[in-house]
Amino acid sequence: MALTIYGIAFSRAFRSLWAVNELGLDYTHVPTHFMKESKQPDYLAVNPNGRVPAMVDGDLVLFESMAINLYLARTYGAPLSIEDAADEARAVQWSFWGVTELESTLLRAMFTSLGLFGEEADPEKANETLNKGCGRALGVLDRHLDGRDWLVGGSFSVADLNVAGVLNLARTGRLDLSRWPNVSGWLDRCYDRPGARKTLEMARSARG
Ligand SMILES: N[C@@H](CCC(=O)N[C@@H](CS)C(=O)NCC(=O)O)C(=O)O
Repeated sequence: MALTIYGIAFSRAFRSLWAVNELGLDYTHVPTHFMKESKQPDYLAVNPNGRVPAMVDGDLVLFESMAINLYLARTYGAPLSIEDAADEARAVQWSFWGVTELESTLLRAMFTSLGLFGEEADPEKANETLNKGCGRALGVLDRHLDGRDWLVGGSFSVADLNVAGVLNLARTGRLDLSRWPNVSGWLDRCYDRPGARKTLEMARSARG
């Protein structure tokens, strides 16, 4: 099968759609919703976890947004790929770091900020959750970005896309990142890219 990305754009599928848009690839997008559609037998045959995103490229079927993006970078090259093996390992490090150190707190804070899933919208409480749950990690990222434009090597890569993709939850939730100015500046640089803008537009129009 030709390269196919499953998952509606306003979900973690955003990350893999951003990757294929950044790479300028021809791909099929199947906008599977993460509620009922992802639990249908035809989708479960692709991703038995019933979650999005998933990717099919020829004989390869993958789930997990970070893994999909690392594969796309290695397979399809610039601007996401990383030549140096040590830097590629650093991209894997930052990708794991994003999903283990940031993601669950960011999700909770986004729900609180926007009043989703039965919560009352409370931006102040959301930012408290952010500071408490992610303060240490965001401090680490902020110090890493001091004097650097990009996470790994000298240019934008899959490392930036994966971590900035996780931090899209903070942007969507309008969380206050001003305590971490290097992180804020770097996120702006990442989201200013045409690939990111195109994917944000896909997410906007899918929300309706
Ligand atoms: N670790 C997975 C998480 C995927 C995930 O949980 N996606 C959500 C949508 S944002 C989903 O499909 N939820 C449906 C469910 O949990 O049943 C990844 O990064 O790809």
